[in-house]
Amino acid sequence: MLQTIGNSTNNLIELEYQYAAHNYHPLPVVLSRGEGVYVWDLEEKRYFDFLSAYSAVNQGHCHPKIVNALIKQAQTLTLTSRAFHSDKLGECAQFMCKYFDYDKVLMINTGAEANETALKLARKWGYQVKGVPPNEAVIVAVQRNFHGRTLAIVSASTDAQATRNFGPFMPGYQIIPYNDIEALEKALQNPNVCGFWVEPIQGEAGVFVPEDGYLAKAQELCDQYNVLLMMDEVQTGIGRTGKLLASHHENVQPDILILGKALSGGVYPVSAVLASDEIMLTIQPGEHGSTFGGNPLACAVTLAALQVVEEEGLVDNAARMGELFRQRMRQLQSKTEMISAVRGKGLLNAIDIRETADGRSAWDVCLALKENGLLAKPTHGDKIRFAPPLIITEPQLQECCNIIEKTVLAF
Ligand code: IF1
Repeated sequence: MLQTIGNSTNNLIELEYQYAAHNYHPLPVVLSRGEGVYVWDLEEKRYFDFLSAYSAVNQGHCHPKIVNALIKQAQTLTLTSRAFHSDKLGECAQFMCKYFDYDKVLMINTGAEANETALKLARKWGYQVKGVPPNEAVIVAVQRNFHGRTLAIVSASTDAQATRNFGPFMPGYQIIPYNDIEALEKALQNPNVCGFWVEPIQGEAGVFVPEDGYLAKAQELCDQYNVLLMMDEVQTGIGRTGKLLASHHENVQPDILILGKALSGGVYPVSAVLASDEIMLTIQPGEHGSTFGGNPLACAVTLAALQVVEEEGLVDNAARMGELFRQRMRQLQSKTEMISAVRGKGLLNAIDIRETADGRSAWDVCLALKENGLLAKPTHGDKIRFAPPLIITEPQLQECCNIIEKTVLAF
């Protein structure tokens, strides 16, 4: 029911439609409060959040430790720009380098900017270290990639929705199939290749998990052909897949690590690129930057957000709850024609929905889930991604599986 006293839900949806760009098609729900695994709409109806803002609120909505760090720093010093030092960047950079085991970190704001930074680092390293001839650097990317929405990034996209009428595109990419080691080995033989740019699990494409060993083999081939492995863990990082990084499922240490989203617990836009000195120091003063990159507020929030991951054992919880979730979804799959596949790792999962005879789709399932108190959103039409905050307890997870089961079986 969208009618409310004073009709504020409809008014706000109308207002957004009238004055905000139409670059999204949201589910018809207006949220006004979030806490932990829950969000509430204007009618004070409570929902389980099974999208987690696309995996940015792994620590749960409005985590007190992170919010308090934000408030405290916001009342002290928010932004100096990097024209001057602040008392927060050094501490935060040290923590991140130790935590993820890299020499240096470049902090920036969004996942897209972190990927752009990685592209620039790989090219710089290609020319200055590998010796690729000027303007000949090639970066290998994979089909169905998603790394953000900037023109340099969508220049590598194979998704018509991401590229239609946005040309001309940036050259310097070679696109190969995902999860195809032969294609990768062939591509890396080109001496001008400086980087292999990939997600350890393809999130937006619909949670595609590559075969075991793919990431480790990719790392081996990159080492063999002197190519940088650039791992985009913006969505799969920070515990989401049941390891601190999805790369850790195969003991892979990417040459360039790209983080975002839950790095700040969804409280403030923070992203980062981590690499060795050999790679990171190819960029010298004046060659890259961003007004807000590494600001004191971002650093304070990041320190708190990462401490929460550690202190609350979110990585192991994601692994255990994820196993439980896929078990329940596979049981459900055996009871209905509607689910054609269950995929995922940790608490990054997805199901494929077969359209019903009367044309009802994943979107309709998500509308019904909303009515039953659980928020999720389809991706690429027939896939529903399920990604609750990593703080979810077993009773809460079982309750959510009951909601999903009840909803799907009612179709
Ligand atoms: C949208 C989903 C999409 C990402 C990976 C970089 C970025 C993202 C692996 C860019 C961002 C967000 C963006 C948002 C929807 C969501 C998303 F996969 F998470 F569901 F689009 F694919 N690398 N993903 O997933 O980070 O610049 O947004 O901070 O653009 O529709 P950002």
